[in-house]
Parts: sequence; C-alpha cells; structure tokens
Amino acid sequence: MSRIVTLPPVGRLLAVTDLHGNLADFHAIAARFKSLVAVPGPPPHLLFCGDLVHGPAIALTAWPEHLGDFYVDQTPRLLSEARQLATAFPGQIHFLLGNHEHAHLGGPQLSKFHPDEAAYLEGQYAAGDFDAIRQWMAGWLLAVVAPAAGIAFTHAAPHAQISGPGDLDNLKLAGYESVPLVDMSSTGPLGALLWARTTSAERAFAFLRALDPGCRVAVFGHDIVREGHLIEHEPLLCVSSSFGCYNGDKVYLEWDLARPAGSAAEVARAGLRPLYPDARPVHRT
Ligand SMILES: [Mn+2]
Repeated sequence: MSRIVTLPPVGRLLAVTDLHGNLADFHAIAARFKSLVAVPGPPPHLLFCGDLVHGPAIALTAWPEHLGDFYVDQTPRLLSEARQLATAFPGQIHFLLGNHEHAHLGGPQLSKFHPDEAAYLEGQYAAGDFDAIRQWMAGWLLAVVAPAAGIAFTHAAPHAQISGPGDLDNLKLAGYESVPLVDMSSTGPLGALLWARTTSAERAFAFLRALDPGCRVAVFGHDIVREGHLIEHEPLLCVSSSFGCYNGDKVYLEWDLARPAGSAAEVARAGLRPLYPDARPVHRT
C-alpha cells in the first residue's frame, strides 16, 4: 500500500503537529478548516502531522512549566471527532503516522505519562472497540507532498534514505516492539521518519529530491519547539502546534497549494499563523 499522498496544485492547506490528546487545539484547527470550506473555490485540505494520541495525566497543581498550558488528555474523543471530520470531508483530511500511533501497530512501547501509553489508551475502550481505530491508523501516511508548493510533510525530520517514493510503500509497521528507542531513527526509512529529531541539510535535500524533484522545503513536528517553530538550517522547518507549548506560542501552517515555496524561511515567514491569535505569546517572537 502507498504511504504517500500527493496534494492537488490548488486550494488552501492547513497543517498541524503533535496534538497529543488536546481537544481544544483540535477544535481550533477544525474550526479554521470549516471556515475555509465555506469560502468558494477549490476545496481546502487539513493535514495532521502525527502524534494525535497520548496526553499527560497530570493535575493542574502538579503541572510542570515545560508542558506549556494545562490541558486534560482527551485522546478517545479527539480520535472520534477526527474520524468524523475525515468522513464528512472525504479526500480533504490527511493523517501522518506518528511514533505514538506506531506504538499501537508494532512500534516500540512508549512510557511518556504512563508505563505503557498504548495499553493505557486501549484500556479506555471496551473490549474489541479499539480494533477499528487500530485498523484506521494502520492506513495512515508517512509523507505528504505538495508538488506545486514544493513542500513535503513528515512526522519527524526527513532523515530517511530513499531512492524514490516507492521505498515508502509496503513498509512493515510491526516488529519494532523490542527495538531500543535510541536506535529507532537508524532502523531504516520508517524509524527515521517517525523518530529523527533532525538531519543534515544534505540528507534532507536528498530525501526531498527522491520524493519529488520539485520539493525544496521539509515541514515536520515530533520535537517540541517552545517558540512555535525552528529552522535549524534549510530545508528543515520544525513546527509546534500544540504539545509542550503555551497557547500563545502554538502555530499551524496555512499555505496556498499553488504558491511555490522557495525556502523553509519563506514558508515560516509567510505561512505560519498563531493557533490562538488572541493569546499572548510567551516564547514566540
Ligand atoms: Mn513524535
């Protein structure tokens, strides 16, 4: 099966990263998407860049500063509403697989807020009810390409070494249960795209070229950038829309799919928007 979606050369694209069960942040981006649906013209697209699942279970009184604004993990409801949105707007809502979804599909066990994040989430469902969710996630993507814009999206940094887009198809998701987390980004294309926090310019450009010769910018999440985004170097644009950030620092990408992007710097300058325009930035400048 193919794990790449190629977006059309027209319409508006919204992209958000790492919601980790934050339902309010999901509602904020879904509302923006629905406001674009109401505008005449080519249909808009909404891309979730992975890690929709697994949030903190920490009381307000014990909430640490490094997690940004307090929220209560509502992963089951978020997944349910995200699926409804995808059903209501077929072909317009896209989901990249994150390392946290992978934990339900044969990826290594994660213990961010619970000893076993996947077991904790699945335990919130009645027996057998998570099967449909798992089956849905098993079809999520590893890369999304916007060819006219020249932008490629992945969950983590574009560290994978591939010779062409076909290298991302038919990858086996299972079998990583006992791989140490520190080794995941070097286990091949799947591990790299789900786990790498960064990569060299040379390797990133090689990945983009292999995916689509016209791609010049790589957008991804996975890591927390408290300021909302980071360009370590071209072509890397790491975006933080939700997890680990204060509301006023959270940003999403809004881009006209017909507009060619020359660089990560240009995409950041012209495409990043505050998720909460009325909230005061803490770290974002
Ligand atoms: Mn991640």
